Amino acid sequence: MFQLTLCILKPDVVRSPRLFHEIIELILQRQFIFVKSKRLQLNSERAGEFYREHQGKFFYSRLVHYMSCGPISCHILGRDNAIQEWRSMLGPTKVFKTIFEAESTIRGQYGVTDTRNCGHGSDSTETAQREIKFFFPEFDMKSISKYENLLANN
Ligand code: YYY
Ligand code: MG
Repeated sequence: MFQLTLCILKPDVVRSPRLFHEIIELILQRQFIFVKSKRLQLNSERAGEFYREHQGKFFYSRLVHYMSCGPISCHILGRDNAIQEWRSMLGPTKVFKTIFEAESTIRGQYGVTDTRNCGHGSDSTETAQREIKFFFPEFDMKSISKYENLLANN
């Protein structure tokens, strides 16, 4: 099923033009379409709001600090099964788990720590809707069929 998901490339990726370009290329090779893109910097309040489901966890403050330490690159990605496909391209959250992966993932190749793990991907259709709205309030989720057709006619 055609889906939209929110992809964030985190500050370490945006800071390195070479890595940024490499990851964009990987995404394109996997047949995603870039529906909308935006580069911005979150303040700690906004970063905390985005990750509010993790409030109270031991890693929350380092996560909020990291996500507001520099510009991030946000993308609405579309393709068949986009939510799961983008998360499986990203790989496991925790760096040590990437050692056991059969195929290399973005986090496995370029992740530095559990926090500095290159990217974010929505984990369900409800989350994707909420997260897309967070960064792209002007985007009309009902226009999804337009992008589905774009892909179908390709
Ligand atoms: O969805 P995903 O990003 O793979 O992981 P979550 O469990 O939702 O955690 C969100 C975010 O929090 C993760 O990408 C890095 C950070 N984090 C951390 O710094 N340390 C952990 N032990 C777990 C998560
Ligand atoms: Mg998550």
